[in-house]
Amino acid sequence: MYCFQHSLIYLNMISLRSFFFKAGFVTAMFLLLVDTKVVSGQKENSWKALPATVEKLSAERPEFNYREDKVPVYSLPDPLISVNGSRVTDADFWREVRRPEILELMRSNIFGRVPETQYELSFKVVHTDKKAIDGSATLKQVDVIIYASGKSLTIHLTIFTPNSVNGPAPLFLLIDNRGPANTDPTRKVKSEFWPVEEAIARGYGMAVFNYADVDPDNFDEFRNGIHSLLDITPRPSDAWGSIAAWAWGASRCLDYLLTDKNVAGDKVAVVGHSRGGKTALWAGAEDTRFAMVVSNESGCGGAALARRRFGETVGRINTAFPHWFCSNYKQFSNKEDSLPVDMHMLLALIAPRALYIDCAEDDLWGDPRGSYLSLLNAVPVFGLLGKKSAIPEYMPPLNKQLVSGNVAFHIRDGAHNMLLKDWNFFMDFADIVLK
Ligand code: GTR
Repeated sequence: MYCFQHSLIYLNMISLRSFFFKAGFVTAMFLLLVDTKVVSGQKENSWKALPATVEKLSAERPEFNYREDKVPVYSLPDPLISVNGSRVTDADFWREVRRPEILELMRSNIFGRVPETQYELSFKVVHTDKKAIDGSATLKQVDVIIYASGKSLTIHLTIFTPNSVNGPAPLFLLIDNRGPANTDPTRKVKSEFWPVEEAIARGYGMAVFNYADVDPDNFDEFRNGIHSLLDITPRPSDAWGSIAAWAWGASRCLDYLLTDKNVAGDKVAVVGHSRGGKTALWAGAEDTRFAMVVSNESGCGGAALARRRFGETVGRINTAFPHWFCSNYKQFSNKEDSLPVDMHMLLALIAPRALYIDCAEDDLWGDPRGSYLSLLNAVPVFGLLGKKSAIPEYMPPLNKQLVSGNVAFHIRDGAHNMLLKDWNFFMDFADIVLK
């Protein structure tokens, strides 16, 4: 109940603040007083975009907004008020009514729906090395094979588990949206994007698949990848896009991981960067077997609130990447306020499981503040489900991790990327919530 009230107060403040930014100095001063009162001591150290970065990006792409004072007035749908107007005041109502409602709204308007086509699944361990990484890890390479429509599709899953752990280990499953060089199992060249060696040393398993195994990342009218096996009827306007397909692929990898005795199946975190970060969120929303979701710099269509129209917008993402979302999402290009959901509700679908959102300072395209506000507006749902989080209204300082209950956040210095610094924070959080 407390959290619900907190949520309402905060939602009002978002609308008010945006309004006051536009309304001039006197009202802005009033707002400053309100801000100071609400979160004493947080504001000074709180992260703010560097003016030079704002100027540079604004000059490069003047058609997009990078200025906080130009964020339009908006108000967010409340995750704890159901479609018929009833307030969600207990966990059962959330689980039985409101969560399914939000999931359906997200499917039909944003990510699309997985077809009901039957398929078969098999796993083939194609390579094992019990003395990988100088004897510290066991490497397995597994073909996850899907059969349907007389065809087959193989997801190549690479798994390292720590030999130092007696019994099953918690594990990070990365949805790799970069080249295989980052995840080379021979590890001749180390990559911070997938720091297996460091994770193994800390007692974590690391698994990875390349998203293009599931669906190539280009617009081809959905003739290739998993779509060519499962889309057997004409695609409706809420048919799954590539992000939903990649998320589905993560779940098929989890199907295998649940059979592997070296992996703690109830402690698998799904991780993704950028478009992979959007995918990790949707995988966690659709598949509650994931114990934790890590969404790194996921931006528009991921953690960032669409209604802020800061950096990348719904219109731009639909134009540049027409295959990522369902075709219904196109209706909301430049009409973000008419979306029946916003991305805080996607984060709420992860509750009460563990959720990590992070951003990078230079990546204003991905709207760090909008991602933080999204988390802030999702935490009432975590509270309702017994994982109370008390995250402040203002963002934490640069490079400082914020952990509260089952949610965590940081903003790292530097560019759009996923680095060891980020992974170390993810593992610090996992030490608390998974181990
Ligand atoms: C950008 C896109 C972002 C983000 C990024 C990435 O071009 O605008 O939404 O997904 O690509 O995945 O690297």
